[in-house]
Amino acid sequence: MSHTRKNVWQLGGDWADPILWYARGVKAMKARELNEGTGWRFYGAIHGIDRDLWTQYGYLSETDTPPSNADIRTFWNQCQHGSWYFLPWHRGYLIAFESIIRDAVVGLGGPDDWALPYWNYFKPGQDGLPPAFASADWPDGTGDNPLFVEQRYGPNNDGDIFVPMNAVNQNALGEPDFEGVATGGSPGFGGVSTGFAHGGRPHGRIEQQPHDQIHGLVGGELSPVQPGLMSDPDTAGLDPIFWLHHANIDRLWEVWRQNPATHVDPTKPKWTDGPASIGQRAFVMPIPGGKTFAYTPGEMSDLSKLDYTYDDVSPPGIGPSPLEARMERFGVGVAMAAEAVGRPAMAEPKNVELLGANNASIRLTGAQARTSVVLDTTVQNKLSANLRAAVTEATPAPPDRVFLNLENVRGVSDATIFDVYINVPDGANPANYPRNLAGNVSLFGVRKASKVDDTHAGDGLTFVLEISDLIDRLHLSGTLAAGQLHVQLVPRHPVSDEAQISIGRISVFRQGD
Ligand SMILES: [Cu+2]
Repeated sequence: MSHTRKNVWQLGGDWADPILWYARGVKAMKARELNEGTGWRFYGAIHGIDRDLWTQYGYLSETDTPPSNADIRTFWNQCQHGSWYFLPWHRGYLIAFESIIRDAVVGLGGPDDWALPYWNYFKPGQDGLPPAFASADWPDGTGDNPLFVEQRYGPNNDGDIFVPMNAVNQNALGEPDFEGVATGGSPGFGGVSTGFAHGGRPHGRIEQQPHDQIHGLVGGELSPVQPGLMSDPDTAGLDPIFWLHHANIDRLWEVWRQNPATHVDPTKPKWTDGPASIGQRAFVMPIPGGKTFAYTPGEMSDLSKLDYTYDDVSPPGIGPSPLEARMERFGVGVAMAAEAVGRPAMAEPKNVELLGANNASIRLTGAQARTSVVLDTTVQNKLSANLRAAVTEATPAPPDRVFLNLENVRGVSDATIFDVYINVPDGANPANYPRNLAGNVSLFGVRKASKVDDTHAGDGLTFVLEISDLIDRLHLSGTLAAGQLHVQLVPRHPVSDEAQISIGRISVFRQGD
């Protein structure tokens, strides 16, 4: 039987049947013990568990019997972030979770074609938290709605949960390659090559935006040490909305694949066969009937080989591919740009070169932080020559792409979200300079990545923002020649000292031939 995952806002009511059955399934999972593989808390811990936060929020107590050490080693703390395994690992996680809910639904006399709904916050009018998740009550008015959690604070940390459209975008869908380059350049649609990565870096483009943003915007925080469940990877799996968010990210993977000419999943054995093939941990989930489900990324790639589909995988209107748009900006005719972009020989150039970096780590506190990046003259001249060639050559080559890197971002407040601007005039309000916006950054995972323990070196997170459009405009207006970029970080809410946010280095790379 094939199951269709549908848009949660279009099921025909706040408590349409699929939502009501989801709530009953969640309730059944929540009733299970900590050491039961198909229990709610066990599933949250598969993503990640922080014992202090869990205890603080009432998800863990001294009377709980923990799973065996073998079960903990096999299943817990498995989520893949900052890795090309991000998408396939979460796909298998969703499939296994969905099978547990469906099993509970069927056990309660519900439909055996039940499927997990998804939350497409980008659709007009659907940026709010689906109402069934926002109410403490079941539809009949009795309390104890299992879809409701207290620790969900939203973008303004006031309990109003919605996704501000100026903090998210779907630009990742235009990214040509699944696999990114390891350092400095594009992190790819799906991430960079890693082994088993329970918190790697940098995050792939679809992971960084919108995935990470949604986590921080929905979760929010009461204080830097009281994050919303969704804001921290070690608590995120405990919030029932997590699964609808990830179903949407999973759907966007399939949307990206709708352009089959260039948008294909990796075929390298290290990706298709997964970390178990190189002697590391396997991707494995408990499923109903005391069984386990082990899978490889290769098995997750093709939806037609899995037993579910989405009701909508049509690409949102994002205009021409970014490269085409850029070539047109340089005066290359529409037809010629389309031809150049479609040329098979035009594989994504992978040479990455440092253009410049700031000279010291910076702290982000209060309302903003500023720094300057001085560009290396030789590399900058190379970039300028490349951009000029995009206009003058008989057969225009694709212009270099340029990326701003925020390296070794450390801190304790995962819900911190900030916007990054370039060359906004001194004293001006950055909000009035939307064309100078390099991108949005969410620190999902920063607390964990800043800690030194057996799996982390404590070197924090790294973010990569494409600034090709901005650089194009600076080049065309002659201001790139100034040889300096002024970078400004503007948090959505003033950052307290307690959040301890620092950025090790801010650098700029060109990626080209
Ligand atoms: Cu996530």
